[in-house]
Formats: sequence, C-alpha cells, structure tokens
Amino acid sequence: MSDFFTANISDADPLISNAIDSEVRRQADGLELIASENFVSEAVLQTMGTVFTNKYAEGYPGKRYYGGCEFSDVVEQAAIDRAKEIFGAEHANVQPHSGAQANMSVFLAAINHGDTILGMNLSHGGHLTHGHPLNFSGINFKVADYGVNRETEQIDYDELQRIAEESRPALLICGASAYPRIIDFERIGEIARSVGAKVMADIAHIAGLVAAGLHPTPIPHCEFVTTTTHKTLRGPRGGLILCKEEFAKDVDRAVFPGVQGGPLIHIIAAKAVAFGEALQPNFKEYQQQVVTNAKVLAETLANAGLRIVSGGTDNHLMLVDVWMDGKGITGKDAEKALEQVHITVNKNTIPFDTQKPFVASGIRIGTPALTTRGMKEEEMRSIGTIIAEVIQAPGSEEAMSKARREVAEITSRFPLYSQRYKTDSTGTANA
Ligand code: DSN
Repeated sequence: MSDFFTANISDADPLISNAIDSEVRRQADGLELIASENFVSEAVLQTMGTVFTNKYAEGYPGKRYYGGCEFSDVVEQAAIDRAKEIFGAEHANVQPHSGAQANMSVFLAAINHGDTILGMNLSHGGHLTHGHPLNFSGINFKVADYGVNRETEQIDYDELQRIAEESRPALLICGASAYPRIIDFERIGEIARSVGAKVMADIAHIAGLVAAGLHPTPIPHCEFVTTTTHKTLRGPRGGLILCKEEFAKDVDRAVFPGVQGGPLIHIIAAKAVAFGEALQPNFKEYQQQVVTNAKVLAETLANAGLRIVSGGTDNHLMLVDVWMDGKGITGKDAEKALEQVHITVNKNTIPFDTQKPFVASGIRIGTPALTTRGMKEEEMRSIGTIIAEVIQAPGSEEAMSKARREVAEITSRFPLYSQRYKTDSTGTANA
C-alpha cells in the first residue's frame, strides 16, 4: 500500500500535527466556559474521521444524484429518524453544514426576498442571522427587532406583540445566543398567529435542554425549528432543521439545491451517533447537571459581588456584567485576564451596553463543556471564586498565579478523554 494511505499525520504534516497536539493540551489543561462549546464523545470524534468524508451524496436517502450511496443512506436515515424521535418533530433535515445555513434555508423555504423579518436584537442576546445589517438576513430582508426590558433584562412579550403589530413580519424569529432565561415559545406562537406571521425558533443554544425536557419545546408552536448540533446537544459541528410535514418538501429543496451542494456524510454520521446518545437516559441527567451547575456558578459570582444580568439563569448560561458602570473592568479585559489563567470565556455585550461590541461590558459563561467533563456543584463554587478573584484584582500577579494553580488542580482531576489523544500513532484517535 502506498505511503499516501498509511503515513500518520505526525510524519505527513508536522506543523498541523503539532497544532493538534497543542490544542489537545489546551483543552485538557483549561476550563472551557464558552457557552456554545462542548466536548463530543470518543464515538462522535471517531465517526467524523471516517471514509464517509470521501463520498458525494447530493440528494436525500433513496433519491441521490450519485451512485454508491447505499451506506450514506443508512447513516442519513438514522440521523433523521433519531432527530425526529428526540424532538417529537414531523420532519427533520440533517444536512445543514451549520446553524447559519439552517437559518438561511428556512428563510428560503418560508418567505420571499424583501419580506419583513422580526428578530431579537443581537446586542440583547439575538444572533447575526436574525437580521443583523451585515448578514444575509439583514441584507436581503426588511428587519424589525425586539429586545429585553430595561428593568427586568428579560423579553417583554407585550412589547413584542406591539412591535409585531406595527411591523407585520412575514417571519418572527425567536431563540438567542446570549439569553439566560426561559423563552415562552407558546406566547411567541400566539403573537405570530395574531399578525399572520410564521415562526422560526432557533434553539441552537438550548437544544440539549429541550431534548431533555428541561426547557419548554417550541415544536407545537413554531412552523420551523433550527439548531446547531454541537452546543448543548453535544454532537459534531453542524446544523439541523425540524419542521411540520406541510413544509418538508420546501425545507428539503431549500437546503439542497437551494443553499448547499453535497452533504457532509461523515458529519451526518456523527450527528446520528450524537442523536443516539441524546436518546439515552443519562443524557437527561447530564442536562440537569448543566442547569444546576449554571445556577450554582451564577450564585457564586453574584455572592462575590459581580452583577448577573437579569438576576440569574434558567438555562446553561449566564451573562455577567463585569464593567458595572465603571466600577469593574471591561468584558475584553476580563476575557484576556481569564485566558491568562486558562479559563476560556467570551466578552459579550449586555443589554443597553455603553461599550462597543469588541470591548463590551460583560462576559458570557456557560456550563455544558465542564459538565461533560464531570464537574459538579463543588467545582462550580471553586471556579466562580477563582473567576471573581481574577476579575476583581486586575494586574495582580499573585492573584493570577494562585488562580493558575487552582485551575491546574481542578483540571487534573477531570481527564478529558479516556486516552491521551495524540496524532503520532495512526493519525486519528489513539493513545
Ligand atoms: N457563535 C455562536 C455562539 O457562540 O453563541 C452562535 O452562533
């Protein structure tokens, strides 16, 4: 057999091999608190690195434009069936390469170029694809937006009703990337129907919670539900669309050939594996621990004197106001200081922020990844204390050294994968 098929990555490409090994160490030695990230299982990781990456399979199971798709059909049909079962959906399309492409496909299926969309403002917790002026959604559609109430920092549904009546959208978009509270999908569905709009719920962040029954489901109330598969759902990086049967053909046509060409069958196979995991009873226990951990972490940070936007969290994430009207430090500086002690978060605007998005008054913190690692309430209390100490002692080398030691102690107790993951054996998942 030629070297082409046998050489492992450390021989074939030392630059990339070293970067992979360094990233393995970074993930293992740090505390990952980015709310949209998670750690997939070994099984999901292995599936992504399979020969399905070699296969073109344009079309859908049983109706492909290429030969040799019989095993692609097996994995895509399994992913579809499992996604429908998890969410109780009438139809699933598992081909979107990402959440953005899932959303773009729904726009193509549901509304016409130039129609009005009504989405949550990005600076109040929404998403770029929900109508940001620089995104396809803001470029191709007229945009109206809603946000949170200045006092409660939560969605004001009466105000949303008023804005919907004024703007008369063709599509109402709900779901968020930085909103720590329960979203009332039932009420949003009623608002949409009262103005003749369809609804798209983008549940990318909370999909795992919805799957486990820990957040109310949008399925009965929204014509379209989109999600990524890699956040709380804990699958490979990708997208998913769920819809009612009456929109199935339109959605499938919008994904392919509307927005995408060939599906990523190796990723769809990994989605199937992750969906299989989400159907196991321990997935609900995991999601419950994610929510419990978030509550404990938010309480710890609040007790240490930091301000939690909206006063707490109902889900997997919290927004922490670290600027506190100039009494603290910016989100940008907090992100940098925490990175130096191997804690990863992202700066984030808070509602009605006075700082620019690249500086921001807040940080967003989420518990899905550390919960996958096995951490519980005790670790959340320790981590909350470390975060507060770092943020409240900017520039103190003593505080930073102490934090680094404590982070190392915690991470050493929670190995990330069962085997040390290296590239120098066969090029994939090996000790
Ligand atoms: N970038 C994702 C997040 O971090 O929430 C949303 O697409």
